[in-house]
Parts: sequence; structure tokens; C-alpha cells
Amino acid sequence: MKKLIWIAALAGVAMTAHANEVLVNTGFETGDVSPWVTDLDFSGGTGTAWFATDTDSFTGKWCAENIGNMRLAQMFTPTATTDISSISFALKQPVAINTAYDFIYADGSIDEFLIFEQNGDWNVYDVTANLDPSKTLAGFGIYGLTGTADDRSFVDDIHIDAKAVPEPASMTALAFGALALIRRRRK
Ligand SMILES: [Ca+2]
Repeated sequence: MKKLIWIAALAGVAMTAHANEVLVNTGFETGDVSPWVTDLDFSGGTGTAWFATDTDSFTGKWCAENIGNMRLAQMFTPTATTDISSISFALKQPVAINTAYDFIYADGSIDEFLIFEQNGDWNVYDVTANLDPSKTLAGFGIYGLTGTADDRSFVDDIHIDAKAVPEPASMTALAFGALALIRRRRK
């Protein structure tokens, strides 16, 4: 009985640890933003592109920082939104949160959403519900801001979790099970 409880506990841990993470370097703990890139700049050339910093973080030691309004983006293996279980990120803008994030779809379209918040501290946003259920997600982007007394933006723990797919071994087991059923029916 004790063993069973342990297995259940371990399974629970695995489920919350982003086992099927679509993104790479989700928490910037490499000390670098790569393979994230600063791919758009609406700061008129006055800002500082996204970089890794250990002066602040939501978890771990590092996060990504931007001064000005630029987009931090990462492209990945296109994944049907119906295969995505959750998408979330932690964001902090010292004065007031006033930003946008992009769902970059495989068909070339971009859905942009705005966030306004007054507390100026770290907040976690679960934006799963905004995914278009008819599309395939190929990238994610998030923006900094301009026009406040402190135009810094910090992001951390950007997660896109895919739904668990059966492992090849269990797929084979399923296939054999199906074959056995078919054979039984034919008899
Ligand atoms: Ca981190």
C-alpha cells in the first residue's frame, strides 16, 4: 500500500513539472536568453534588447529583461492547439503592467492579447483559454513597454505544455490488445 501511495505521489510531481514542455530555456537558468530572440522593436532604437539577468527572477536565479517595447519570441515544432494543455508565464513591470503577448500560428497569422495590471509586481498569467482551437501554434512572443517612469520588463517561467502522448511501448501494447480483440471477434 505504501508503495502505491509513493507511485501516485511521484506521478503527481511529474505532471506538475512540465513533462511535455514545448519551449526551451523556459526559466532562463542558462544565464542566456537563447534560443529566445528579440525579433521586433517598437522602441525607436532607444531600448535594450531582451537579455538574461540575475538581478530579479520569479523562480530560480535568472529571468529575461527588456528595456523598451520589444518582442521576445521563440518558434518551436508546430503543435495543434488542441494538443496543448496549458500556456502560462510570469511577468513583472515595475510601474504598472501594460503589455501584449502573441500567439504565432503556423498559418502565418498572429493573435495578440493585451494585459493591464496595476500592482507592478510578479504575476503569473495562464492564457490557455485564448488559444484558437482551430489552429496550430508555431511560436510565442511577449513584449516590453515604453512611456512609463521605469520601462523595464521581466519575464520568467514561460511554459507551453503539450498533452501527454502514450509512449511507444504502451502504444504497442494497445495495438496488440486491439489485434487480440479483432482475432477474438473473427473466431
Ligand atoms: Ca528563472
